[in-house]
Amino acid sequence: MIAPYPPQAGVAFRPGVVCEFNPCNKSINSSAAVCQLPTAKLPTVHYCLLPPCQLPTAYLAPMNILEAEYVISSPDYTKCPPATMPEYAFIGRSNVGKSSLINMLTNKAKLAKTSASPGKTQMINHFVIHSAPDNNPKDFSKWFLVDLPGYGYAKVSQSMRNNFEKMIEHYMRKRENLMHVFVLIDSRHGPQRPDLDFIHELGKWEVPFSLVFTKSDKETQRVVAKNIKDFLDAMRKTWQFLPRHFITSAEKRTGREKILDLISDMNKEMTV
Ligand SMILES: Nc1nc2c(ncn2[C@@H]2O[C@H](COP(=O)(O)OP(=O)(O)OP(=O)(O)O)[C@@H](O)[C@H]2O)c(=O)[nH]1
Ligand SMILES: [Mg+2]
Repeated sequence: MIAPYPPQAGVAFRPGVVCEFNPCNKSINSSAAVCQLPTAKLPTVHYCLLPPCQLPTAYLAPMNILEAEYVISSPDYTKCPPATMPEYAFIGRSNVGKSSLINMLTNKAKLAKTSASPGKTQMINHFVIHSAPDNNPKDFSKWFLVDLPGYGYAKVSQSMRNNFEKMIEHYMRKRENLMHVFVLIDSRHGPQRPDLDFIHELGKWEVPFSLVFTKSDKETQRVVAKNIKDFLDAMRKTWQFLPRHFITSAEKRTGREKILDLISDMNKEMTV
């Protein structure tokens, strides 16, 4: 399987995916090999790193969301819609801002239900998105965006928590069109065990992911930067390479373009 062009620095693909496209004929330096698994278990994931200035401009056009519609809420992965399009899931602790981020990305304030009280999202919620590069509306793609329930929510019964956890694990491991998972972390806090544990599980399951540090408007830049550094330092204890990370605010609408760029690049994997 060939990874998409252009490859993205800091993005790992499923194990075994190798980027063979190197338009600048630069040798692919072994330090560019990236994996997201704990050091004990290294997969064969490689890609070449190219600075953005060397990418053709067509690839740099921002993604435009043409349509975003709710499809279905499913109690488990077997009830999800047919796996006919690339899929991107958003997960994180309860109340971290998953639904708000999805609304910000899609430019639809009420697409995913948000709430000030944790535990609002309880199913696997599918949305279908039509998007196209800003400079070429005819080159559109269709993909699924998925809002998941939060993990580690203390105020539900243990059996309900176990059910959520099983539902999430099965979805992550078995959903065949799942391209990438965005793990949301609250940027107001230092590293939290449930987030590190969940990320460790993702590594074991060999699911590619990025980190999204949310609610960055709620703290000063200095605090946010320190919390992110501490989180990445905590990951370094067990991970050889760190995943890509984004900093967002649904309130101030920051971080949107970079996340959509990544999705756009991964969508191309399905068309090359
Ligand atoms: N200031 C600020 N508030 C945010 C931001 N993102 C989310 N919120 C608020 O945080 C609360 C939770 O947001 P949701 O998007 O519902 O969080 P969630 O992760 O989907 O929550 P569950 O579905 O319950 O797990 C809401 O009151 C949002 O308005 C942000 O970037 N900045
Ligand atoms: Mg939610």
